[in-house]
Formats: sequence, C-alpha cells, structure tokens
Amino acid sequence: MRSVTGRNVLIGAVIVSLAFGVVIGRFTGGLGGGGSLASIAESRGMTVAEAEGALKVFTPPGKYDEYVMISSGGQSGNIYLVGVPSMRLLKSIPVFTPESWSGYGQGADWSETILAEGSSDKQARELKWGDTHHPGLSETNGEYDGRFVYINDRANGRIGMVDLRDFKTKQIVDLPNMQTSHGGVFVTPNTEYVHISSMSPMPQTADGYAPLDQYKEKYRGISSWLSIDQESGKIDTTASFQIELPPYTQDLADAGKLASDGFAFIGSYNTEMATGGVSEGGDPIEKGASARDFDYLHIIDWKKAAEVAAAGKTEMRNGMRVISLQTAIDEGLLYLAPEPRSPHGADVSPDGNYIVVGGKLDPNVTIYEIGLIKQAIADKDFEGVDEFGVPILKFSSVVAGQVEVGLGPLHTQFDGKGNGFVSLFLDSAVSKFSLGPKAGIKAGEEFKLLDNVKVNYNIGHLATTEGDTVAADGRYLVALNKWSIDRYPVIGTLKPQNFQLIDLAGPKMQLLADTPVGYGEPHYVQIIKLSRLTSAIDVYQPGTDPLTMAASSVATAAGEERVERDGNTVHVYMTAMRSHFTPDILRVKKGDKVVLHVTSIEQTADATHGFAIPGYNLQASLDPGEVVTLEFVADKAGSFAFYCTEFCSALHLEMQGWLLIEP
Ligand code: CUK
Ligand code: CUA
Repeated sequence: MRSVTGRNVLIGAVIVSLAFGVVIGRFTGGLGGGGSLASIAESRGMTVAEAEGALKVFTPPGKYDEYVMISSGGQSGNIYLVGVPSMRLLKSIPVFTPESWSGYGQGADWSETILAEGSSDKQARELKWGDTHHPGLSETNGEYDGRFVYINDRANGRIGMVDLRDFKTKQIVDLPNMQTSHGGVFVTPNTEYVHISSMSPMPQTADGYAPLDQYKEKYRGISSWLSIDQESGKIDTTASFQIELPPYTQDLADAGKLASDGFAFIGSYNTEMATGGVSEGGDPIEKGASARDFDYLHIIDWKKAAEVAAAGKTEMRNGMRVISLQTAIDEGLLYLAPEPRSPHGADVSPDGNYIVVGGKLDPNVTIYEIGLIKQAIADKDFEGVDEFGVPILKFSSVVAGQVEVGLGPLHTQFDGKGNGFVSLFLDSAVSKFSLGPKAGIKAGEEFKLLDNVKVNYNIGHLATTEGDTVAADGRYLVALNKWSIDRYPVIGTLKPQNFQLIDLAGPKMQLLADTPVGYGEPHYVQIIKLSRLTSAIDVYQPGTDPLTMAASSVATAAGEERVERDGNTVHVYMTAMRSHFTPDILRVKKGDKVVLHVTSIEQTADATHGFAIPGYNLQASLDPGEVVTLEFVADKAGSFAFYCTEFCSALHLEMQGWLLIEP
C-alpha cells in the first residue's frame, strides 16, 4: 500500500508533468488500470488546464466537501444544498411549496401548519408557491454559526426559516405592509434581527389599494427588522418593527459589520417613481426608472431605530410596529447617498469599512466608506433633502473611490484579503479589484482592476466562500449564470441555469467547472464551511415533533399502539419499524374522520420510512424518531393498501397494510 502522502506527492508530480506537457509513466497498483493521468486526460480530449480543474473539484467517493453552498431555488420555492468544490447536489429543502419526497405540505401536520400560517389575509389565495431569492445564514460575531437560514419569497413579501439542526423549514412569516420583497435579506452580525425590505412600494392603506396617481402620497417602501428567538430561530413579530421608506424600489442590502456594525445599507432604483403605462401614453417602467443619473443608497442606523421602537415612537399597522418616515427623519436614523445609474448590489467588505455599489448602467463600482459616512452625518454635510425630506449626503464626501470594472456590474463579494469580485452581467465576466487602505491595501495599490475572467453566460450573483462574513476566506467563487446557451445539450426549450466554480487560490482566477441547475433560477447562495454545521443531527430524539423539536404529545412507543374511537373520529396511534407498521389493518366507516399519529421508533441514522395512502393525496416521510399526524375524512370507501414510500430494508415491499373504509 502506498501511503496517502506518497500518493499526493505522486499526483502533484503528475500535475507538474501535465503542466509541462510531459507524459510520465503508467501508474501501477492503487490507481487501477486506466493508464497515466496524462493519457486519460488526452483520451478524453481535455486540455491540461481542464484536467487540473477536474482534480481540483473532484471529491473522492466517501469524502466530504469542505463547504456547503446554501442555494435559493427561485421559482421552485426551495433551497438546495450543494457541496463545494464538487458542486454535487446534496439535498433539496422545500420552503414555500409542497414537496413529495419529504412529504412537506402533503398531509403531515407540522408542515401543513407552516404553510397555512405562511399565508395571511394579505394574500388573495392560500399560497402554494414562492420565489426564493436571498438566503441569509445566522451569524455570531459576524461569522456563520450554522444554526438557521432565512430566505425570502420575492413574489409575496414573505420570509421562511430553516432550522439547521434537521434542515427543515420551521416557519414562514407573511409580512404586513409589504407585498413583495427582493434583495433586502441579511442577518445582523449576532442574528439579533433578520432584515427584509420591500421591492415595489405598497399603498399603506387599510385595503392595500391606492390609484397610481397617488403613488407619492400613499405608496411606501418598508424595511422590516424581524427579531429572532435565539433558541428556536423563529421570528417574533411582536418584538419586530418596520421602518417606512420613500416609495422608491428598494433593492439589494447588507448589514454593517465591525467598523460599520449598527448600520445597514439598502440600494434602490426607480427614485423617479415611474409607474409605467405604455398603453396609456406613458413610458415603460424601464425607461422612466432610468431617467435620472443617480438613485439613492439608503443608510439606516438600525441600533438607533431599535431604541426608537423600544421607546414606543411607533404606530401599529396591521399588527406590526412601524416607525413612520417622518419619525425616521426626525430621529436621524435614515440618510441617503447618491448612487450612479441604476444601482443593484450593495455589499459590505469583511472589515466593514467599505460598501461597494454596482451600477447596472455604469462601468464603475462605487466604493463608499463608513468613516466618511459617519463624518458627513455628524457634520450635516448634505447636498439637500429628497422629496420626502430625507437628508442626502454629498456624494464626494462619502465615496472613497471608484473602479472601472467592465459593463453591467451587479454584485460584489470579497476574499478577506482586501479584494472584491464583481459580477458583470453585460460582459458575462467577473472582475477582481482592490479595495482601499482600510482593508489593508498599500498606498498606490488601492481601487485598481486586477483580473477578469469570462463566465458563461449573463452572470447575476456571485458568491465567495464565507464571503458575506468577517471571515471571508477567498478560497472559491461561484458564478450564478442566468443563461447556459450552448453549455449543455439541447434538452428542450427551458434550459438550465449554469453555476460555475472559480478557483481563487492563485494570483489569477481559474474557471474549474460548470454545473447545470435544472430546478429553478437560483438568485443567490451563501457558502459555509462544513465544519461550522455543528448543530446538524441525523436522528431525532425518540418521539420528536419536528415543529417544536420537543417530545410530541402523541408519540407512541412500541407496545402502546392502539385505535381509539370517539364518535365519528378515529385516532390511530401507529408505529413504524423495519419492516412493518403497527397496527397494519385499519377499519373505519365511510365518513369517519381519521387522525393518524405515526411514530417512527427507529433510532438508526438513515432508517427512514414513509407513509402513503393511495387515492387520498397523503404522503409523509418518517425520519428516525419523528412523529407526524395525518388527518383526513374517509369520504371515499374502498380497500386502500397503504405503504412505506422509502426503500428502508430488504422487506421494504412488505412494509404495507390495509385501510378498509366500509361503505
Ligand atoms: S437579484 Cu441581482 S441578479 Cu433578484 Cu439578488 Cu438576481
Ligand atoms: Cu419502511 Cu420501506
């Protein structure tokens, strides 16, 4: 047996040989009969760089990736977990949409509760889908702590919470006073709050309606500060508050950290307040919203806002405490700074000093500095106020620098070494640039374009490893490309998106791998070190209700299975264990209400069962130790063979039973 180190050295030698075009001898022994690495690369038509990339991303069988990427799933309404660097899909987590595998929203009580609570009467219908956009991992001292992740629903102004103990959705909050949300999701450095802001402003009227000619008077943006219960990760709306904003389209946002802790930054566009009307003699929104040369970066002193809310300087609006726009101005917790040409991203550097804004129609990134912002606020260094009376800081007083990076800059991420990486939608590229002295960059080297790499194609977001935190490590970058065009075979008219993995270890960015994303349009991802996911479990304590993570009152132990009739209601206390359900014959009468409490009494990791009844649209995953309740009216008579839906054991097919509904 060759030692592991010996093998690594050997592979290193092969890479060096590959790099110099030298074909070295055939491997013998442990590497199998495939010939030399060089000849394998050659036989598969790979270039040296591609072969090197393959080795960099390959994660051998049985080995784990160093990072886990938490990806939004766009219109699929889900979250996806992807290993980095292998880019293998690990799992899908349903948030806003029913899902068959996990049984989420397919009858199990805990998931039905979450989905039902997630649709308030703000909505015209009970919602069964969502457009997941921006995940926000919980943090401690500005670093990911692996406890919870929050994600917004772009379509309906909602936010979901996934518990990173069992990786299940535990809460959806439908936020009052805002109909839509977009990029305004972030967590404060100690997860005191998760923030979500509105996208299109909403009329702040009792019925949520106002004619568009009253846009300036009645419509308002909203910045929501949702208080987090540190035990459960759940949002406590009674301790939360909102800040009313001008009726601009609030966009990407980020929390201050370290130097800028206590502040938050929200970009915006359509400060023109265009409302469209192409068929009524007006301009399309895209034209009206791009008329001015500047929009506004919103600067919020959230610690001061929390004090103002605690002091009761709020009004109740649909069950939520709201700091009015006038109060926000009077209390000095809201300022604006001009942002050039249709800004999009607003990203805070790991040291907290710089806020980088990309302008979709400007070839520069504009870099603001928190020290300059604080000074300008203290000096009342304003160029004036906006139409609503919000002070506007002088552009030249708060901007530390601009870097010409290419066409269509959107979002910026960081490597923790003083550099930023910005996505260029129009150029289909990523540019690397240096920040300023406050990020450790030497005089003369600051605010310079350093590198550029093409991506395929039309990049939206990008994410670096731990790039939203104070611990950004600059190891990898993932480009989230909107178009894949020719990167994959023709497989129909709806094409996958394309994730591309880029190596940041060397002086030049190196494209390593393409990953098709055939399950919705992910908007944003965060990449966390696997070693931080320390709360993750793979078996529940016996008899756990996933909703509360505590013992369920209807948990059933082996030997205590029973059927109890109470009038027309039949309560079944059932257990599941390889490879049978107890009881396995259920006799009810047509019209009875059946309440099935099923407990998995397994305590072995991965010994998952499922429970499905044909014809009744019911399916639940029964993870080891889990209790689920399925409730239904037996309104169709028949003999129904219920069964276990997860291949759990050699006698999995025998794990079935009969539900006899007598006519
Ligand atoms: S936004 Cu900027 S490309 Cu919806 Cu985060 Cu997608
Ligand atoms: Cu239990 Cu299959």
